[in-house]
Amino acid sequence: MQPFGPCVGPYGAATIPACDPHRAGHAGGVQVIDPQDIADELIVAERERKAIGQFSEQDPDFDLDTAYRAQQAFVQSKLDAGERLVGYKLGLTSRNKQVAMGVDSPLYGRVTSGMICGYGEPVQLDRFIHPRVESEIAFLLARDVEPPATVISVLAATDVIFGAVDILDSRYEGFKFALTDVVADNASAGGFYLGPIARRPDEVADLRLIGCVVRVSGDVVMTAASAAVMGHPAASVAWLANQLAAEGEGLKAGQLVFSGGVTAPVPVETGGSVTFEFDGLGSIEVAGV
Ligand code: 0L1
Ligand code: MG
Repeated sequence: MQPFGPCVGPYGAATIPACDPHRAGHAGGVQVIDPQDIADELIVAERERKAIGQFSEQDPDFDLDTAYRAQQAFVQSKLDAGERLVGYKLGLTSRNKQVAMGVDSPLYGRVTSGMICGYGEPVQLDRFIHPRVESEIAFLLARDVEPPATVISVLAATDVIFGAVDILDSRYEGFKFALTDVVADNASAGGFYLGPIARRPDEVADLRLIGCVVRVSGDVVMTAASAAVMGHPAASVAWLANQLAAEGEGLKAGQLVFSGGVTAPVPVETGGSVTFEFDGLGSIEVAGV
């Protein structure tokens, strides 16, 4: 089952709820940092494939609330161009990434229709600045996930899961950013692949134990189990559902959630290929052209 079939292309415009980028960034009526200005720079960086410096280094008032509003504005530009919101991605879900960033919770970004790549299609490297790929478990929801969400309620609301690949493409120079920068940059979202096999959660003995083997040009470079994602990939989806509910949004039936990196990101290069073999969920080959 591949509900978001071959690559890209507009599916009709949409609007992100509560997107009012000019509401934040004002202190006592004086504007200190404008989320729309941040979004505009990110839009240009992505369009021209030219990495930029970190906002957090330029402005000490750049906070998480402003960063999420900038993300909304960044993503809204894609919706205004005709893309459709298909779901969300989680980031910083592994202990390793959280320690590296000095944080103790994940973050989220939004996934639009133009980011979905067709299974088996090579990755067009000239669409990106410096892409890296990592394995994930994706959840396709059959029902809304109501707060307070738990691993159990997420699994009950899930139609099927897939092995998946997240193409990360930071719009910042050298992939260097603070938490606020990467939130504004839509969690480095670049593109996504879904694997060839969909399984209902009750068809999988234990989601935490789904293994992934990563090969670069045939050689095994990494192995991991899905428990790397917050102990259970459904735990990160539950975190997201609760976070969105607190912000007046919600996880809805039909949405797709990329639950966070199982393995660490690896660069994808012209002529190279990275293959992800998931236990029971098939393989995804990402060939760079
Ligand atoms: O998918 C992710 O983990 C994104 C958040 C961290 C940003 C990155 O590694 O580019
Ligand atoms: Mg990821």
